[in-house]
Amino acid sequence: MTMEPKSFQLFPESASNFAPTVDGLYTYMVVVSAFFSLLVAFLIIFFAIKYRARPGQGVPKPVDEHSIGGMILEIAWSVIPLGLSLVMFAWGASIMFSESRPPKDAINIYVTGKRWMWKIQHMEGAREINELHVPVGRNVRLTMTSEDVIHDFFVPAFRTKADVLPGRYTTEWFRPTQVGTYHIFCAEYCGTKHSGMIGWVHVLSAEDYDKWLAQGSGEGSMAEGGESLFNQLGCANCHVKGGHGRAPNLYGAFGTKVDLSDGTSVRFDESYTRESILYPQAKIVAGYDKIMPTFKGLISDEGMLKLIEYIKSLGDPNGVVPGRNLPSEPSDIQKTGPMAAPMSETKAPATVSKTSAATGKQQ
Ligand code: HEC
Ligand SMILES: [Cu+2]
Repeated sequence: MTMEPKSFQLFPESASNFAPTVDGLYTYMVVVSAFFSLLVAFLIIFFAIKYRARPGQGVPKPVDEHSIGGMILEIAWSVIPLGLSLVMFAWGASIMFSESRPPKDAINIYVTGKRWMWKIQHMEGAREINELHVPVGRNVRLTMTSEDVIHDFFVPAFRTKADVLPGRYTTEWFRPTQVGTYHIFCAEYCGTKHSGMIGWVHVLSAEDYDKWLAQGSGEGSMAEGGESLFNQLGCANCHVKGGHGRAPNLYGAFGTKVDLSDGTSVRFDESYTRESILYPQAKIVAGYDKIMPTFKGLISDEGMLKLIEYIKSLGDPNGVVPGRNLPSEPSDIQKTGPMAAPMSETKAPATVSKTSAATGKQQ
């Protein structure tokens, strides 16, 4: 692993599952553009010489507008470029779709942008700044937010980037294909030291990654951190196990569809969790009163990520706090209701038991 800049390269290294397809599309666009630029340039020069004014010749007769040859030519030069550019559209759209849909088995890593650094938290507890350690060959999903302005997490070698917004969670995913060290850039101008908002992705072999994770931070996993925040902040007073309290059951709730008091519904995702904690009045769960106080100003962005990770881990049988997550009394579980819809993307369907998947909430 070297951090020395390589000698002159036209392309960044190709180190993720996306790199070959993005480069393929890019090459296609360059070849198509180059071909037509050269063709047009050649024809301009060729016709200028061929049809130049010669002494003694008058102005030539205009071409017959209705000639069938002219018509065929016009159709050809409209339809062929249209087809060639639609290929760009379809190819580009398919890359965009796959880049915007992280696979379910992806490892989740949290990224917080801040002027001018990247703070990274691993679920297992390790934290780093301007460095991101990932295993080779595994799908990695970044869940990203910003503490201040808009940033953009860009890894050229992976051909992937996404905006990082304050007050929202965006995702980006990739599967590193090659062990090595690659640049991270901020790709959205964010102030004086924007150009210094850089870092390194270290792609490690599975073995090295496990070793690296094992060094940890000694702080415990994010979900465990979230659990102690949950208790410290008094969330647990209302949100009790099984949902008998005055507040909805949070077990098995993440990833499901929530029915709201105004008749609409919303997906229980990262942004909804954040909003529920900071602006509890914004969306009221059907059947509950507006009694939840706001926690705005009481929770740091990183604390918020821990709470989210904790709420995610609740009801996930393979959760980070195994065993302790499931409701103690099975009789609390309802098999129907809004929360029974199996929409979770954080659970592997094959491993979710019937009961935990159907963990309902009190109506
Ligand atoms: C005073 C009781 C109370 C406290 C304390 C409280 N909540 Fe709530 N919470 C509620 C109630 C009631 C609702 C449902 C009504 C609503 O949407 O505001 C709710 C809704 C939620 C939701 C949306 C749940 C869903 O099923 O859609 C989340 C997430 C949440 N709370 C998390 C928290 C967290 C995290 C804390 C601690 C930082 C917390 N709450 C503290 C009472 C409380
Ligand atoms: Cu930035």
